[in-house]
Amino acid sequence: MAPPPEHTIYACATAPGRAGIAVVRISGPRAGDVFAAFGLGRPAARRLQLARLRAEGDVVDLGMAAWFPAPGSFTGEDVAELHLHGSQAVLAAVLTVLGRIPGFRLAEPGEFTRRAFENRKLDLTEAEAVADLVAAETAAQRRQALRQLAGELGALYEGWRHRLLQALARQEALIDFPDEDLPDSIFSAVRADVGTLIAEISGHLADNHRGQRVREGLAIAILGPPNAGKSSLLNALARREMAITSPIPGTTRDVIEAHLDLGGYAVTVSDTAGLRPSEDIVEAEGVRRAQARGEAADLRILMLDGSRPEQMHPLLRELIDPDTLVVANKIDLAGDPAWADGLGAGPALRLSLQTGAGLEALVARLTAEIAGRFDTAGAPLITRARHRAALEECVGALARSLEADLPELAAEDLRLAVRSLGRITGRVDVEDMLDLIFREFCIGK
Ligand SMILES: Nc1nc2c(ncn2[C@@H]2O[C@H](COP(=O)(O)OP(=O)(O)OP(=O)(O)O)[C@@H](O)[C@H]2O)c(=O)[nH]1
Ligand SMILES: [Mg+2]
Repeated sequence: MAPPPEHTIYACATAPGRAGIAVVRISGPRAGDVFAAFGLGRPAARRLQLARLRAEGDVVDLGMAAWFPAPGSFTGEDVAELHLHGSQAVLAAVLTVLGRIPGFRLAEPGEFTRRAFENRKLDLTEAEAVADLVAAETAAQRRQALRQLAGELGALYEGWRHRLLQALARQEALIDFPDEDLPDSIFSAVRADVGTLIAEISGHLADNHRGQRVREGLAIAILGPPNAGKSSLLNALARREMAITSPIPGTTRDVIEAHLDLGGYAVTVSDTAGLRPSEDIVEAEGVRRAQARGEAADLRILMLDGSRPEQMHPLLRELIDPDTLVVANKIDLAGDPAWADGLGAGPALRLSLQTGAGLEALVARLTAEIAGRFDTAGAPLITRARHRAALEECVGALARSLEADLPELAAEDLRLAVRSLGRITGRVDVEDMLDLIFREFCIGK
C-alpha cells in the first residue's frame, strides 16, 4: 500500500467554459477542511446538501456540497465535492480560496485516478477504462470502456495470474523438496496447467485486434480509378464538403480523412488519389499513398464508375480481397454496371451519388461488415498495445518454461510470465502472493 499522501488535491472535474454546473473535486487527508473554508458545515456522508459558499464576507455561489469519507470514495481518500454554477468568475473565486487552504494544491492530470489505483480502488485496466470512457465518442467505445471499467478484463488477467502462481508454487516445491516424495503427478500437472494457459492466452491474443480497433477507430479506405466518385462518397458519408470534387480525373492527390460514427463504431474513412500509372511525380506520390492507405485499412471500398468498364486495370484488380467492397457508382448514367459484379465476393453495390440512390444501402452494408468483423459482445478484448505486449511476453516465457532443462530455469520463466500478467493490472506483488499460496500448498501436502 502506498504511504498516505501529504497533499490534499483539488481540481475542476468538469470541462472548462460556460456551463450550468461545474464540479470541483477535493481529495486527500484534509479534504474535510474545505467546508469550514467556505463557512459551511460538513454535509452528511454521501448526501448532496445545499450550500451557500462564503469567502471573506462575500457570497461566492449558491451551490451544493457533498462529502465522501474514506474509504468509500472514488480515490479511497476523504473526498469533498462542490457543485457550482459553471461560470469562470465562480470557479476563479472558489479555486483561489482552495489554493489558500494549508496542505491543498491543484491536482496534476490523472492524479485522482492515480490515487484510486494506489488505494486499490481500481486496477490499471480499470483506470485505463476511466480514460477510455471519458474519451468515448461512439456506442461501441462506450460499451467496451464500461465493461473494462466493471473489471472484466482485469478479472480475466487476475484469474490467469492466480493459476500461474499456483503452477509456480508447485514448480518451486519440486526444487525445494527434491528428496521428499512429491508425487510425479505434480510435475505433469504443472506442465498441463502451463499448456492450458498458453492455449487460453494465445486464443485471447488472436482477436484480430478487435478491441484496439474499436477503441482507436476502424480504418476504411476509399480506393479506385480517377473520377469514379471517391471524394464525392467521402463528402456524402461525412455530410459535408471535405474533399474537392471535379470532373477532372486526378483531382485528389493527398489522403483526406473523415472521422465518423458508423452504426455506433468509430471509423476513419480515407479518400485517396485515383489509382493509375502516372508520370507526374505529385500524382505518382498520391497513388503510392493511396496504396499504402489501402493496405493498412481494415476495410476497402473499391469505387468504380459503373458506366465505364474499360477503366478496370491490374492496379485495381490487385486491391480486391475479402475485405474489399466493390461499388459501381454513377448508375444514373447510361451503361449497365453488371460487368463489375464478378470482381468481388458478391455482386457490386449499385450507387449514384448524383441522385443518392443506393447510399443508404451502402451505409447499411458498411455497418454490417464492421459489426461482423469487430463484434465485441463475447469475452472481453485486449484494448491496448500495452496489454498485447505483456501477454505476448507472458506466452513466450510460458513456452520457454516447458522447454527448460532444469526445474530452476522453468521456475524463473514462470516467474517472468506471472510478472508480465501482473504488469497489465498493476498487481506486481509476486512474492507476497507466492508466499501465501506456497504456504497453503505446503500445508495441503
Ligand atoms: N453522374 C454522376 N456523376 C457523379 C456521381 N458521383 C460523382 N460524380 C461526378 O464525378 C466527378 C468526379 O467525382 P469525384 O468525387 O471528384 O471523383 P474522384 O474519384 O474523387 O476523382 P479523383 O480525385 O480524380 O480520383 C465529379 O464531377 C462528380 O460530381 C454520380 O453518381 N453520377
Ligand atoms: Mg477525389
